Amino acid sequence: MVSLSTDILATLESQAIEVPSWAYGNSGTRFRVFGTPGTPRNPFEKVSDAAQVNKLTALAPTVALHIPWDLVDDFGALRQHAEDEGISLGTINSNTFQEESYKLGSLTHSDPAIRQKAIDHHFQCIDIMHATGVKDLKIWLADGTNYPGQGDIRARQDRLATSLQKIYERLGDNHRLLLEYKFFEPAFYHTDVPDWGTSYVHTIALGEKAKVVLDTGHHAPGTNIEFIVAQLLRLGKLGAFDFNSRFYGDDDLIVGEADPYQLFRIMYEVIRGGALDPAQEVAFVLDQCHNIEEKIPGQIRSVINVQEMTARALLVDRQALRAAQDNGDVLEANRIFTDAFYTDVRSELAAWRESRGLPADPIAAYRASGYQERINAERVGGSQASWGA
Ligand code: PSV
Ligand code: MN
Repeated sequence: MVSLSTDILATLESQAIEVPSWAYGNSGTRFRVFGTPGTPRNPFEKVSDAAQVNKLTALAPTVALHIPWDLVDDFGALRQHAEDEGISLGTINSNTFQEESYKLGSLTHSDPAIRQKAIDHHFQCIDIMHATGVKDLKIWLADGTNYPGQGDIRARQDRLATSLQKIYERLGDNHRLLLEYKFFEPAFYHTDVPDWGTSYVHTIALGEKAKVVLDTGHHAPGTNIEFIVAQLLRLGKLGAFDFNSRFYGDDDLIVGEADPYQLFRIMYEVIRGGALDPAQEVAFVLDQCHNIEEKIPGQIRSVINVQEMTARALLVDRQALRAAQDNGDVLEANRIFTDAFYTDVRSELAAWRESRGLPADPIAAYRASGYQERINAERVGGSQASWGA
């Protein structure tokens, strides 16, 4: 047994990981989107599924929405439904990547009418934030070009800055604007917000309420993501994570599966930067799709993976590490770091879960709960939610 200290357990108890509504819908690749029995047909059913993750883990108290995928007539009713299920609505994600008019860009488009349409969409998202009591607006743009010369890179930056300014001015007092970067896809030559530097430049220009979103799948292979985490925390500009894991591109696989050590290193920098403290307001959100595996158990696995790597990162003896670093003891510093990474905390976390009235094995408990059988039987007819609808 490792013996996680009471301090570590207290920190873990306050950990919160937001789940994405779109993880419960069908998803796939450009080759095939697979249907699954029990898939939600509307945002209310997505919220019910998200609530199962929290019921069994006490780790996922909020669910992120994507607009227009999660548009409903009555957001007050959706908010109430979430509360009845024991969770709350989380980040509002805008979407300017699925309409014909946005083919050549949205907030950066050369046509002022299309730019205004994209800005108006964000105003609609802000109205939804007022109706739901949500504080974060997350913007990810598909804007970019496929061929050199296709667009004026510099003019697009200027238009982006102006469009973002208009959205920023519309935010409520307690709202935040979170700007996500991604180095490519769907644009292949240049992307208008390709990296943390560009996101940082725009959010700094906007002001205090604007922060950067770091999606772990949005970097070139080999990028040292934990360095970016350290830097953004140092600058006070890390607003949120989109967690997932990748082997090749933006794979959106289960966080911590492609490279557990990378997740450990990221969580170490989070801890080092004090960002597990809710007062720092760094949001930990999953941005994943479960194309071939069961969706609700896939989400349970994801939040548990984050919890396990957080626990291991909390085990780093920071005082000893600091001493080894200051003494220039390369091998000892590395040993202290990797010793924590190699510590298996699974059985201790399972026992701790049980001591709090939670199932030791949340996936087994989900399977035994009968919930999946019930939704398989009930959710017949209608059209299943799908990535992009
Ligand atoms: C873009 O690839 C992205 O990471 C953004 O966060 C979108 O909102 C999300 O994926 C949709 O799955
Ligand atoms: Mn993302």
